[in-house]
Amino acid sequence: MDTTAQQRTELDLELLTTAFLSEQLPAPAAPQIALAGRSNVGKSTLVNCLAGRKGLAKISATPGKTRSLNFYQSRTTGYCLVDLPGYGYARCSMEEREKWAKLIEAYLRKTDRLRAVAALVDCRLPPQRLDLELVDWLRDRRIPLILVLTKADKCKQRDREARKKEWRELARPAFPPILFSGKTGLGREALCRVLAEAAFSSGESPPVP
Ligand SMILES: Nc1nc2c(ncn2[C@@H]2O[C@H](COP(=O)(O)OP(=O)(O)O)[C@@H](O)[C@H]2O)c(=O)[nH]1
Ligand SMILES: [Mg+2]
Repeated sequence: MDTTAQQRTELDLELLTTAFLSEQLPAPAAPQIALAGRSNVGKSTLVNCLAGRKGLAKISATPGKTRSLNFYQSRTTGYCLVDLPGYGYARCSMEEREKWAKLIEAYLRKTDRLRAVAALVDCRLPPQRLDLELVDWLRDRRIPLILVLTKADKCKQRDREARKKEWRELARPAFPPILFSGKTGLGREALCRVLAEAAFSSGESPPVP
């Protein structure tokens, strides 16, 4: 079995830093993959699932709670996952939304090591306007897209395959869409493989084990 850093699925994530303001953004030291998606789509659950630890990222039943960028460094694979604030939470003010947008744009301006954005979309829903806007926005900036269809455990096999096909045709992502469940672990290994492939796709070497 291949046991290079890219193949590892135990990410051993640790929270490196949290930024609420652009001044708090860290200088990028490792290749980064950002996680984006609407509030409540399952980003924190995905981080915890990849980390194999329940309490690393806070899971909230109330959407719109995360208003910071959280940087998680993987000690085993050498890349960093950046949890972006959830977008499209209806009950927040324009002013707050603008603050989020500014922080995300500041991050994108500052980082030169962003390798891909994993866009999380709810497997149960047809493609939503805000998700499609994100996909277009990434395409305009030539940022490789990884599509993750979350909460797949709540979908029938037939429906989730249909949704996967729909997204593949709609977004033409750089990698095949991944059906994922933080509850059952479905898609975890496939996602780890794709994350490593994306993180080290530009010739950057993974750390020596
Ligand atoms: N059944 C199921 N529930 C999930 C899954 N992922 C997240 N959830 C639930 O969805 C809600 C929001 O999850 P969270 O990870 O906090 O979403 P975030 O706002 O995107 O970080 C919580 O109640 C989670 O328990 C999943 O894969 N399966
Ligand atoms: Mg969250």
